[in-house]
Amino acid sequence: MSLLLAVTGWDPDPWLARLRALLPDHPIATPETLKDLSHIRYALTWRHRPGALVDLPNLKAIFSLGAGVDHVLEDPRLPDAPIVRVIDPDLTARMSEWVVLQVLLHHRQFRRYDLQQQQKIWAEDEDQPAASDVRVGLLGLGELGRDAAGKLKALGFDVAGWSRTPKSVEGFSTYHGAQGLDALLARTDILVSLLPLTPETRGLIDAKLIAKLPRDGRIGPALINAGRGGSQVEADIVAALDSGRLKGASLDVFETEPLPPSSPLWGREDVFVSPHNAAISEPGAVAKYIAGEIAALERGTVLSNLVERERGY
Ligand code: NDP
Ligand code: OXD
Repeated sequence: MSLLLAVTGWDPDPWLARLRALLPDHPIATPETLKDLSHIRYALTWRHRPGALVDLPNLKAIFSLGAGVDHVLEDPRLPDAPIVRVIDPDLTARMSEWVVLQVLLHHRQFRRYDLQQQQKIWAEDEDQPAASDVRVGLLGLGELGRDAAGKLKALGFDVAGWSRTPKSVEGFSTYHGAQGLDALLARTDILVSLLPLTPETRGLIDAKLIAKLPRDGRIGPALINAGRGGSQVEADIVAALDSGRLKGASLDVFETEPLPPSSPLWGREDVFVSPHNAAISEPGAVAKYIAGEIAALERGTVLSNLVERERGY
């Protein structure tokens, strides 16, 4: 029984080391070393080369090495095996750290004071609102959205969230569907997207959506996106920042990654850019999770955290 580790853009060595230690009975191949296709039972992927998983007659499951699976589903020759994604406390905690950090950067006007420090200016905003007067709206109330929402709520923010299907989460308002989106936007100063990339969410964060954010709060509107860059229209974000329609943004994901040097987002004082590392898949934590799932599967237990191909996440 063996594993195929098919990754691009990531160094495979830390993964191979962790997986070999955790699964000593499972020889591990990479697309470069793979000889006998019939030995592969499990494929582990991060942005595998399209077609790299075909012709594996004994494939039992495909594991995404991340929480998102758009990189898996975009392969037109993806085999018909169950797809498992990462749900792991380490990854979830990392994402909430990033989201809380970004919300606080906007809420406490970090860039303003940073620039003032550079110019030795001593000036404060006497109208700095309390967290309870700042409305945070989360797009996506899944594993990551719910955790971030709870932590923002604990800091006192006025939190609400939006999902595809109705949700009831203690402590804050929830909205769903198209009408729910308008209602969420109408009460949001800081919008945080933790949406997966699907046909429905592609290009969602555009000029029309940004125009629905109110301008009656002291902070915002600000946009924070760590879901996927395909959900945002960067030209619209830049135009909204230029016109003042949007006061600031924090972006961890981009339409094209790495973000090209020519992108106007790099040079803006009103934008925080991070290199798609809001929540890295830490090889130790994720390999342990996958080894546990494989062990469970081999004991005859049904796989958890399965992706629904039709809905795209
Ligand atoms: P989940 O699948 O647990 O949650 C997804 C949420 O999005 C759900 O609440 C879902 O609604 C909602 N959703 C999906 N489609 C729609 C839609 N059309 N309209 C409204 N809501 C929708 O995913 P996770 O929380 O685990 O992860 C979210 C995403 O975060 C990943 O897919 C990935 O793209 C991104 N990510 C980014 C990382 C980074 O470092 N930048 C790291 C890890 C993940 P419902 O509850 O009704 O199903
Ligand atoms: C993920 C990511 O999907 O890192 O886990 O983007």
